[in-house]
Amino acid sequence: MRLRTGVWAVIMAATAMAGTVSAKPLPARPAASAPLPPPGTLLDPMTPDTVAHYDWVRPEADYVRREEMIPMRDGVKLYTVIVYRKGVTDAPIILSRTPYNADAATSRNRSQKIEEILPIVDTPFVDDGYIRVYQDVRGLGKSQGDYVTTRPLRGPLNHTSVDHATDAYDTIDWLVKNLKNSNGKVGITGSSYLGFTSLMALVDPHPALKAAVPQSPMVDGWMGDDWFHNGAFRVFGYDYVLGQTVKNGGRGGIPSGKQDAYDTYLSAGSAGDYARKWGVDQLPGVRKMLEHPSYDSFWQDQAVDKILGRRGITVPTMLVVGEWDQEDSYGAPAVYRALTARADSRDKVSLVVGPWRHSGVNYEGSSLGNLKFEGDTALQWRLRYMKPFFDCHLKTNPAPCHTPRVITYASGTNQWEESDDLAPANTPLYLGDHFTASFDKPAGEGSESYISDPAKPVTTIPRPVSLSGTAWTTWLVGDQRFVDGRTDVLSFKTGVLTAPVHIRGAAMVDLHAATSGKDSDYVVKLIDVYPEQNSADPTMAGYELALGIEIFRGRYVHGYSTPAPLEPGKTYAFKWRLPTVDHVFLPGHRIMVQVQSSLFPLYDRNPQSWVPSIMDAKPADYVKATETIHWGGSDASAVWLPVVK
Ligand code: PG9
Repeated sequence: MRLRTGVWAVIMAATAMAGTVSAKPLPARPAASAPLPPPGTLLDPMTPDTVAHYDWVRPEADYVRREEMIPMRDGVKLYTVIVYRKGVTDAPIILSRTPYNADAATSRNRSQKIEEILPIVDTPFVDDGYIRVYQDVRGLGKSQGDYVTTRPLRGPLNHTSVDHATDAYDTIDWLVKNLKNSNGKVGITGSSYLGFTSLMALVDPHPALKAAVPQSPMVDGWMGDDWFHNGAFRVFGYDYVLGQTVKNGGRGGIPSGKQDAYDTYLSAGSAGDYARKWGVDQLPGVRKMLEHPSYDSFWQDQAVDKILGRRGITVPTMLVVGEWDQEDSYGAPAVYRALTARADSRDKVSLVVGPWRHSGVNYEGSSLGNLKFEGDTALQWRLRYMKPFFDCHLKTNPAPCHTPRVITYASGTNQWEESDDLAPANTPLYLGDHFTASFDKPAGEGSESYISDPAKPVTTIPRPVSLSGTAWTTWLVGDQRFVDGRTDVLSFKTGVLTAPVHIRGAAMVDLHAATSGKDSDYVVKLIDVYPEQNSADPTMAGYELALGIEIFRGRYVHGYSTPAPLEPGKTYAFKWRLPTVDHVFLPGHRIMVQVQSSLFPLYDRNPQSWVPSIMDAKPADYVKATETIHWGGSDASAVWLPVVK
């Protein structure tokens, strides 16, 4: 047993007590971190019992687990855990670079079995002779260096000599030179933040990097991933920053003590006032968001889809996103679009859309909220597509690759589909008279109105609102009937479908709207309305399942970096993209489009009067506005669907 004696507390025994002096000095204590005396020598009873560290001893382990501090080009060392089954040779390597604790990721259970210490997704790989490597990104976990959230690439935003591209390069270089049992081929993967670090490894990649599977990658924090969506701000991102960047005291988020985030945020006012109220404006990670409310160069220069779109890729890459990804629905499809637009990269990229929540691909995938699928869809994808993809790129003498460009799970019919591309959003579903929706353009024209009151914003999910745990991971599949009866939500519905409508791709909203205010948000939900009767599964009778809920902040109608007041009463065409899905609206169902002007507390409220930065809106800036949604004629509002023909 190897014990490291780290903390011999310096014990200066009290030799003087009440004016008496001990005649005989106490024996000298071992210096800090001195080894214990050899077995056979009795320990002094006052030998401190605390030690700095205990390396698990694994006498029966079927694996090797090595911890290394791998040096980067600037001298900073990154904590890296290397795990493989004992005896493997000629082994491909799969790397993940994480801000979420590499040690914990590789010691799930105190087990002697490899599949029990690693995440479940790793089992098929280590069973097949792969080496699995997890590394803490610089500045977090046990790695050295400075931590900057989603550290930008070297360039205008990053004047250091290092970023995630160089750290991935240096790590891969070390791995292939030092792991004598490897075959010298490396793949990289991981979800969300780890998806982001996987994508960054594709910039000037190490020659040994042969394949990447970035899952739900965070790509553009302003456009549609974690922090903002089309300019509307997700205030609860502060909790993430607290947990991620505060060494002591950040866990658990803002200690409001309240159960209803709706109330907590509403009573605080703007996102800036909320930050100041709870003192999180002191955190650099929060200040950066408050200082960049619009799509300025701070956001543009770190958008990974733009970076890769400019450079292209040389490494085969399979991008993954969940159809109901509540955090990073934007990233993977955006990178797919950027790369398929380039002749040199088009054949190296593929896209997977599964029936999952954010990162759900790495967990059990037979259901999501009230939805049930055919078996464990996440496992199906990992075995049918991810494993063969890595195998054919990483193994020595592999079988040839057969990777479809687009792999999607069609919700509705519940089956996997392989195709050459997503469908273009070229089929308009028009809003019409009497709250109808139709594939035929309305004969006449008109409008519907509602009053949007920032004092009573439309709630994201039924109150009390929690934006954590299962409430958070399943909110996008929640039954949307809870907003029925609100006068500030308009619902346009088709008749009962007589034939299936199959969409595969991202729908485009084209909303022709006017406000009486000087700024406004618009939210559109594309919804599958289930038949009223379903005795086999009563929960789903009449269910309103969203296939995309997305917000647009009106001030950006002229461009995301050029916010401007709206002219009261003027009709604008607001256009934005819904998340990428594959779904079949079945016969007997209806399609619904809902329109509203807030989605609170997920997004901060638009004051609806003009303020330079909504982050700093004051209570008096929040005013009611009349919203008018046009249908038909030259202002025909529609959602353009990517119908599979
Ligand atoms: N969506 C999370 C995140 C990624 C990157 C930055 C901030 C948050 C995540 O799940 O990792």
